[in-house]
Amino acid sequence: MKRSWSALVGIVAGALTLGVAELLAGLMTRTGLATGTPSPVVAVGGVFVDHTPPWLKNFAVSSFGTNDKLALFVGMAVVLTALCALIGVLGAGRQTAGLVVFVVFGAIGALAVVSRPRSGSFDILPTMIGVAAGLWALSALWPQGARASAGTSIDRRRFLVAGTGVAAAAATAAAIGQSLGQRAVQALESRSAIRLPKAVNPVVIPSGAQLDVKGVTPYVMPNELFYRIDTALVVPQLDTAGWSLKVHGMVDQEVTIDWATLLTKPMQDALVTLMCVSNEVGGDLTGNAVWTGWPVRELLKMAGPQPGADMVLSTSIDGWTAGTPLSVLTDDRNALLAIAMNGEPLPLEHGFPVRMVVPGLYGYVSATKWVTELKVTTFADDEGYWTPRGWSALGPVKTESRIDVPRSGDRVKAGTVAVAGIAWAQHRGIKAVEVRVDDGPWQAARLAEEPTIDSWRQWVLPWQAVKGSHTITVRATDTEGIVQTEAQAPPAPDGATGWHTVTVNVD
Ligand SMILES: Nc1nc2c(c(=O)[nH]1)N[C@H]1C(S)=C(S)[C@@H](COP(=O)(O)O)O[C@H]1N2
Ligand SMILES: [Mo]
Repeated sequence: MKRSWSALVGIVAGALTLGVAELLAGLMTRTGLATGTPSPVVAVGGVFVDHTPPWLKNFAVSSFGTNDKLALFVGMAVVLTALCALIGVLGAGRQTAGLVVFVVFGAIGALAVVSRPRSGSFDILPTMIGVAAGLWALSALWPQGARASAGTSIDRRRFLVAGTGVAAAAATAAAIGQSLGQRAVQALESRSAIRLPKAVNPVVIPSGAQLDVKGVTPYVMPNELFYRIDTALVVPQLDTAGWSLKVHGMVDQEVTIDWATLLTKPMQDALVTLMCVSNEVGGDLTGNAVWTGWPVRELLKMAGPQPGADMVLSTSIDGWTAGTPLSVLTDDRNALLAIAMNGEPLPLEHGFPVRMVVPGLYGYVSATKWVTELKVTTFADDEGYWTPRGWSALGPVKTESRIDVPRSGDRVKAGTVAVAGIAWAQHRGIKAVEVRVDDGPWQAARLAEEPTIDSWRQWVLPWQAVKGSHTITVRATDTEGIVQTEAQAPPAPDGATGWHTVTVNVD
């Protein structure tokens, strides 16, 4: 049989397998029969994410940014299609070999499902039934494909129609499964039912925090524009009724708190700038928001951390972890179990219903979304998700700054041009920002108000721009006197450094 016909047989069988598996996975998620990740596609993707070597992860983030998940699924689709085509070609000559290879790939999918956090005994059913359907399709279609390649145009047409029909039905099944598996409806319903308690210290943002300069970052980042970074291929869809948080490990007594109890606690407002350690110099993986929540230290106090403990390992519903120094979670800073972001319940992508927000630390060691567990432990005994993947166990935010306007490559008119941007040194505070044009002297920028040392701070320098091409450089100094270093370092292992520069043309 011609190669292309055989390849088509493999692709149709693969599509049927995934269609059946996704449909069943969706059904099982919807009915609560599945506890982990019943979709083999999502499970394999999850295993892949967890084992991505640092260079590939950095490449993915720098080339696809926050679309890295979509890129992964597209990549998986390409690889799977190619594999199925190969199996189709192999099996056309040697059926048994083709079937065996198909089963092996099915088994890999099943293993991935079993290995995901919280997987239960039913979770592999969709994969197994899908593979069975695929095997049936292979053995039914190979003879048909052979007939099509040897036969008349009528045979070919019949085969094409049958194949396309199966593939279309499979795609529809997968789509239905996807939408069934979305428990977003329940999660969103429980989210809109929330009546947020008022904070005991409502934040009032002074008007002087936001500079009146076009193009500068909004002082408070609207939720829709707030950057999103996490390893979750499917956003965890918890509802408030199903959420609870357990404190255990080196504590005098284990404590579990549910949503209703959490809501009775005195809530704090805190302006905190979140920062991703993967942020490049000049990058935008950062955002500032008003978070509302209950201080983590209060919950820890109820559990009573034991002497010797120096770390809290927080875990999310999907098994991601962060290791945060116990001292940072028990001192007087507002490290929160946050339930609201800019006056709204947390958006699902930002950790609904409860996440951690810790001033002064990069997100990867502190900002656990969908948090369900706090283990009081030690750095010697435990490590967070990113530590064995080449990132530092400790992640204090570095003193940095960024030029927002003008942008690199902009053309501006000669005369007064506002050079403006943001600077940050969370929980230390920004003392000064200086700007340099070409090789000129450092000039002090005007600082906007900084209502808290836990947020970023805007700055502006009116520049007398003269004709030609110019390079503008910025550097910040924090209140401890640390001057932002010129030494360039990549994000790994503990945050990028270097001065941000832009080059502009003045007409
Ligand atoms: N559950 C979970 N929480 C997580 C992560 C994750 O992968 N899973 N990523 C962390 C990282 S690296 C960052 S920078 C922040 C980003 O928070 P945001 O998406 O709300 O901006 O979330 C943190 N919390
Ligand atoms: Mo991050």
